[in-house]
Amino acid sequence: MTNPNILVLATGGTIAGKAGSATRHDYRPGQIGIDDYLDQVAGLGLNATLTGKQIANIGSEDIGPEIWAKLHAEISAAIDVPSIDGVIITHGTDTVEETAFLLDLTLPATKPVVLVGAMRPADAVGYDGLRNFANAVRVAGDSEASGRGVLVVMGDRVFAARDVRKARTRGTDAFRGFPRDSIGLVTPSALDWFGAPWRVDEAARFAFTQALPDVPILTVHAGMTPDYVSRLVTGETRGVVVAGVGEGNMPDPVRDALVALAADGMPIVRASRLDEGLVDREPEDDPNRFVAARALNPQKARMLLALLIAEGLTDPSAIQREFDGR
Ligand code: DAS
Repeated sequence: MTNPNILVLATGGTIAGKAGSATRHDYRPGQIGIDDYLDQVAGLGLNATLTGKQIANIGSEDIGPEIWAKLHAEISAAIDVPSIDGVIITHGTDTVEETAFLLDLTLPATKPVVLVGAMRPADAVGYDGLRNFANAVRVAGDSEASGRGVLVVMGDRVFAARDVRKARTRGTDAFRGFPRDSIGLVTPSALDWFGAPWRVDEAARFAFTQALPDVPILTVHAGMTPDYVSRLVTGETRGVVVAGVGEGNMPDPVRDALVALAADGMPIVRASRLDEGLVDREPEDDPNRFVAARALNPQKARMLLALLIAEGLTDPSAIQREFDGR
């Protein structure tokens, strides 16, 4: 596309962070406003017209339903404006996979929506944010980016929201995808897609809601006792995602406590605390009324389960079909 019009929604994170020195490790995220950021970007001479809007300027550990609602409203409006070709969201890397997956599930796949961050603050030697941003502009301005759902651009790679996760605490190569790794390679001057778009002209799959039901994650460890379940589950809890050991396993007494909740109608999803891999159904899932998270990690399984419960779904077989299909 020649000179695409791209809306940039800024939320903060390390990409807008400052350390006050080129070599300090500690820094503050969300220090640079979007107007100043776009002034810096102007020096790169990118082939795009960028319009910035500040949504927040915070670390992504503080991003939640209120900011998701603002982002969803802004992007939905932008999708309806014919002159806007794509949207970029600058975001902290810690929770970018959750924001990306929530937006992926609740937005139509008709225009490119790209999240981007940085692993080093803006005044650090070797700042990766400007390159990641230039790459994001290339992706958001590419007509072939639509129909692939919400995308995350980090470290010269393009990931689909469903697959992407932050896999390392440090380093500019911190992101991985599962079951697909990156779905494209990008530099400021080139973009290569691996395969064709798969959601061409697709409508939003779920209604967005800011009032997501309470779905906590129970991270299992060796020696866990069932009282961890009763301490986690409150009167507000509508579902539980288990970050189990191995392929979604847990000690028998913990399983018994969760089976009792499932028997009372609370959806229980088994995911894994491991970095990647499938969690498939096992024979006991039927009598236990459990759901297997398949390829989704606990934080993404939590997002999908919350949306399903918000739509009134609590039957384990119906929930399993949704996990199988996402
Ligand atoms: N400060 C963290 C965050 O906002 C890390 C980052 O952006 O890379 O998520």
